[in-house]
Order: sequence, then C-alpha cells, then structure tokens
Amino acid sequence: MMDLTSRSTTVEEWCELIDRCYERDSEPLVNLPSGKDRVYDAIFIGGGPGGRFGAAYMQAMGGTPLIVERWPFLGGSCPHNACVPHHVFSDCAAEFDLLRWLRGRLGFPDFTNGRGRILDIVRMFVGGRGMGHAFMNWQSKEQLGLDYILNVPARVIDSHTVEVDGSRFRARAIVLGTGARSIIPDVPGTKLHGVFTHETLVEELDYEPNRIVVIGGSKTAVEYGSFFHAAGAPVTIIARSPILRFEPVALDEDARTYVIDMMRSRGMAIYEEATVEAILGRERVEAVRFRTAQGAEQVVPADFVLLGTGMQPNVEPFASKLGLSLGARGEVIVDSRMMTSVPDVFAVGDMIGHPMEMWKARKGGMTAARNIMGEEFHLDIRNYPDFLHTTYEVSWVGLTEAQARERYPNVIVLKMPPGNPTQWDLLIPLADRVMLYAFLEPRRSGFQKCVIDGDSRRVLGFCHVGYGCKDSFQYLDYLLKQGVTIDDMGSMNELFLNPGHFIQLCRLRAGMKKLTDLA
Ligand code: FAD
Ligand code: KPC
Repeated sequence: MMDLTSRSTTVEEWCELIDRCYERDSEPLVNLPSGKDRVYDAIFIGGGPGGRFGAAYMQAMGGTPLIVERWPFLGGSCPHNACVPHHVFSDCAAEFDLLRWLRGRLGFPDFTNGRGRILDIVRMFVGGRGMGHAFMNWQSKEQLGLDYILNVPARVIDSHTVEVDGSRFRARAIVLGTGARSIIPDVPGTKLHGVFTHETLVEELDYEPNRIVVIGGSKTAVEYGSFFHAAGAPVTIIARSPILRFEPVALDEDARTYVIDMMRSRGMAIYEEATVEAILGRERVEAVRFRTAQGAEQVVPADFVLLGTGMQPNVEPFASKLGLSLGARGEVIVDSRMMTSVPDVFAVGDMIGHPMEMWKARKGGMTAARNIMGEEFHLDIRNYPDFLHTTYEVSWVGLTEAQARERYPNVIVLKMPPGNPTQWDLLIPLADRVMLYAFLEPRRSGFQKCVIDGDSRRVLGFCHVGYGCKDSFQYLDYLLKQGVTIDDMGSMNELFLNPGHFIQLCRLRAGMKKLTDLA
C-alpha cells in the first residue's frame, strides 16, 4: 500500500498517482489522518457522490468517516463515465446543431454536411478526466480532511466491520453507496464488437461510428443518441416504451411532443413500443433487427450500437452477506433515513433505485450521516426538478398540465409560444442562446409552460425547452415547495431577456382577479 497520510499532495501529483494505478498489481492509496485503529462513526463503501458527500457532511458535523473506494479516485461514476461525458457530449450536440441550422449564413461556417468527430470527442474526454479525478482526491484530502482508502474493494465482514486489503476497520455504522451499472438486455448479439454501454463507450471506442442504433429509451439513450446525430451520424432509436415518459415527476405532454418532434425533424428515426429481436453481425455489428409497434419486421444497418436500456443497482456481495431486503428491481430497500432492513447499515444513491440522480446520491449520503450522528432526519425523494438533454436542454418541475387537471378544477396555463408549439414560425420564445434560432429557424427556438391553480393562484409546475434555464429550476423547485403564487412570481425582478420568461409570463396575468390562460 502507499501511505499518503502524512504528506500533502498536489492535484498534479494525484494525476500521476492515479495514472500509475491503471497498471497491473497497483497498490491501495491510503490516507488515514484519524488513525487506523479507531472505531469510525461510519465506513462509507463507495466514494461516489453518495459516499463522498455523506462523509464530508459527517466530518463537518464533527464525526469520523472513512471512505473505501475500489477505483483510484473519489467522485464515482459521474466524472468517470456518466454525468461529465454526458455534458461534454451535450455541449457538442448543441454547438453542432446550431452550426447545422446556420448553414453557412452570417459568416458562420457551413456545417450542413459536416461531421463532428465522435471518436476524438470521446478521446478528449478520456484524456482530460484524470484531472477531475485528481481534484476529487485532492479536495477530499487537503480541503475536507477525509480519511480514505482508494484502489481497493471493500469486503464486509459484518454490519460493523469492513476488510480492506487484509486489514479490518470497525465503525458504528456502514453506509453502502456502490452505484449501479448498465443493464445488458437479453437479446442475441450484445457481445459483438461495436456494441457499447455508456461505460464501455469511453473505455473501448476505437473507431469512428457511422451508422448508429440506440437501443432503449432511457435519458442516456436520448442524450447520447442526440449527440451522435448532431455530430452527423444517422441515428435510429428503438425503445420498448414511449420515450421521455418519466415517473413520478413527469414531463408535460406538450413539451414532450415538441422535443420528440424536434428530434424527428432533425432526421432521427425513433421507434417507440418496438422490440429488438437481434443485433446482427459476424464479429462486428452489421445491423439490428426489430419489430415495430405495428408488428412489422425491420432491419437497420449499423456499425455501432449503444445500449441505453436502464441501470441495475450494484448490491452484491453486500446484500447477500448482510441479508439486506431488496426491491423488485434489485435495489436496496431503505426508509427515509436511508436505513436498510439491517440495523446500522445504510444505503444511498443509485443502489437504492430511482431516481438515479446526483442530488439524491449526495443528499442520501448527508441524510445517512445526520442519522448516524444522532440527528433524526428524513429525505423526501418524491418531488424534484428534473432535466435531460437532446440538442436542447429540457427542464421540468412540479405537475404537468394533465396531472394538474386531474387534481384541480380550475387550471390556468401560461405558455410560449401559444397554441401548438411545433406549428409556429414565430420568433418566440426570444431569449439568450436561442436568438439565432429565433431569427433563422423560429420553430426551433423552444417552448415553455407554467401551470397554475386558478383558485389558490399557486403555481403548480414549470417546464422549459431551450437553453440556459436549467439552473433556475433548482430555485423554482424551492419556490413551488414554498407555495409561490402567480402574484409572487409577477413581483420578482427579471433579468430580461432571460431564457425562462416565467416572471414576465406571470406578470402579464398577475393583476387579473379571475385568471385566464395565456396560451
Ligand atoms: P456512483 O457514482 O456510481 O459511485 C459508486 C462508487 O462505488 C464507484 O466509485 C464504485 O467504484 C464504488 N464501488 C462499487 N463497489 C465497490 C466496492 N466493493 N468497494 C469499494 N467501492 C466500490 N445525474 C445527474 O444528477 N445529472 C446528470 O447530468 C447525470 N448524467 C448522467 C449521465 C449518465 C450517462 C449516467 C449513466 C448517469 C448520469 N447521472 C446524472 C446519474 C449519476 O451519475 C448518478 O446518480 C450518481 O453517480 C450516483 O452516485 P452514487 O454515489 O450512488 O454511485
Ligand atoms: C467535477 C464535478 O463536479 C463532477 S464529479 C462530482 C463527483 S462528487 O463531487 O463526488 O459528487
């Protein structure tokens, strides 16, 4: 093992140390400022967002956490193969898409038949991600003062004892945060060269994809499919269910229709309620055979397949060893304190199931820490703001119009553009980052909706398709939970031309005693 406890380590040194760990038989990296023989308040198994934020919170509360992580870095899958590459790809998708629609006008280059280089973009990410990994280790050691052991898996002995590289560590509690992995569907051909998941894409891609099939309708499927297509590779998405239907925080049907129409109008082929029968090829992928919702058999040529068929929690060997209760999708069952069915064992993040998002992992870790430290704290994961990327940023929070109509007799809708958003050739919404679409491709400039209970005047939900509004949904979520009204919204100060337009939309109706739609 390499003991780094007594020396400070720069980000650059961490880059080198982590690189060395990819060599065979590399040793664990140990940082134990609290001392090896103590009884920790908690051992966090997995140093992803769940484990790292849980440990940081416990440390901040005056507790003693230890993180054990099998990879040579903290931060988990986010900086390694999930959120960070996803955002790199989505940034590229938005830029390629804009260039394509500009078509050489106004002095912008003509990208009509241009190709974004997918392989180079993936390699750029892989070449740069080490700095993110190194930063996580540096911050956790030098700024947060956390105890951790990296580059070695943890083995649970019992609910208070963990074995790492032959040594035993004891704690009052164990917090499991071992994440999730891609589900490989039970379809012939998934082992062919050219079939990837989001994990293997960044590790193994060694050629430029040209004809792409995305199997599945997950966020990852839609996001990566949109990126590949914006880069100029024809993409077919084949999904078993209707895409972009989320539970329990649903995307408004108008927004969903607009997003799917926009994907199709860009040339993506999308087959919903279709069944993949086989991925075909000798050694490499050559085609995908599937059955459409109408029962017709189709074969689409492909040299690259991405599996976006969902995620499966990483629960073993811990669940069997400790006797944890599991749910129908193999997730660890926890209560609102993140306690499992076994006393003193907590579980957080993706391994407890949906929603598999950063906020839930981080806040789950914090919740476990608080409860272990003696503060009773409950985490509500039912209502949250959500988002995804196509070539757009799509954000939503609260109730959809349909959900609101089921629950309230007098629902008021404010939206832009009015009417059917896919029919308009009007430069509305007009906002930062859609100005060029608004003037040159107005139908593509986005969509936004605000749903209100006309009786109490409370806002019930927001959704937005465009750019630059996602951040505001973090605060809109808070405002909704505080019971914000159309009048409160209308009295806020907008930074005009803001991408959301929600303050301006509300202000146009705020003075009205009996509210009517602006739709
Ligand atoms: P992870 O981040 O997976 O961390 C688990 C850690 O446990 C890993 O580091 C693993 O090495 C370690 N581990 C496993 N077994 C052991 C063991 N035996 N011993 C020691 N360590 C072990 N969420 C968002 O909020 N926004 C996004 O934009 C977003 N984009 C995404 C894009 C993609 C393509 C994917 C797949 C996911 C995305 N997510 C996003 C979800 C987000 O990545 C996860 O919700 C989050 O990483 C979950 O954190 P976690 O701590 O539960 O698990
Ligand atoms: C760099 C960055 O914020 C993305 S990776 C986050 C991992 S962690 O801070 O552990 O949630």
